[in-house]
Amino acid sequence: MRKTIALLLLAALLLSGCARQAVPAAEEKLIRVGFSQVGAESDWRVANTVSMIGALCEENGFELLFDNAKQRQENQFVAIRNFIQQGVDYLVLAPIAEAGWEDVLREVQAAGIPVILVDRQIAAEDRDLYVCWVGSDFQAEGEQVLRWLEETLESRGRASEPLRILHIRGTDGSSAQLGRTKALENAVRTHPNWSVAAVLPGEFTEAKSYELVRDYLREDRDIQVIYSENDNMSFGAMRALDEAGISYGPGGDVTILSFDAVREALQLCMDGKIDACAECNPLHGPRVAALIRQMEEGKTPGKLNYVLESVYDADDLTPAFLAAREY
Ligand code: GZL
Repeated sequence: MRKTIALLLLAALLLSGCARQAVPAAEEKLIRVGFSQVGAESDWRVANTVSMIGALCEENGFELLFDNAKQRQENQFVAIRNFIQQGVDYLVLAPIAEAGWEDVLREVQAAGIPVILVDRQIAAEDRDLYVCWVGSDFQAEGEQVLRWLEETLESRGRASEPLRILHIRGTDGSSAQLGRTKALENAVRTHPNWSVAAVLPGEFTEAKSYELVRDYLREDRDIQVIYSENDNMSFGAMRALDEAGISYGPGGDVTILSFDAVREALQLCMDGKIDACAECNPLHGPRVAALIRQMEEGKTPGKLNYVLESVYDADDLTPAFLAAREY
């Protein structure tokens, strides 16, 4: 349901217009941008697409060529080669995973097309394959929400209790998964009473997470924390917990830590279902448009451009706060 609403928003945006920025002179040539997007696997991803399409629109001086790779890297390779053939001025890439980009980005480089990475990063040795990147510090997101867990357990006198953590992992090899997982691995190493009960490859989708958690709970119900690397996987896990009759949230048996902090998750947090949400801001459209504008003016943007993010729990949330959120 949630993603349906977001997709309807996206359709409305495509039909209506864009998030207006500086209005370029009418005679100015449109800047042609090819954007290879990961997919539409989560509420976060749809909000990111809405933001990108809203900023890179004709009223703002752009002609956007958009491709949804449906979570398959080979589809991104095809889209990128098509963008080269279509003679785009810029390539914007949200890489599904960090590995495997050298060859296709060398073709882009040979065509003289500047590359901007958005959201996730690539693992290429050659940093000249892209001009700049804008996105989140995923390991810091994990460290923040685990610090919240540590402080909360301390405040409840539970700091030394054994803690079995069910880790629901995002798309393997993606920057978001690598960073958030590293934060958990480091935290478990420094807390002798914490352990990872199991790692479930949820691929950032609600459906996959629901299936995996449902099957897992049939074998083992002794978990105290779910560390879910995005909100949609948390929603799937909550459905499985409900079916298994296991309570969760601040007053429940299982503490749920979730990433993205989309509005639906913040509502569940305010309702006492999710314990803490680590924000991951998807609104990169205006940021990417500004980076392109800088390059159009002959300036070289900073290589890595991080966005600042928070962790929210019920104490931080009000209906007015949620209403003011863009996603
Ligand atoms: C994070 C992004 C992740 C989100 C998921 O920047 O790459 O991918 O956390 C999305 O919701 O699918």
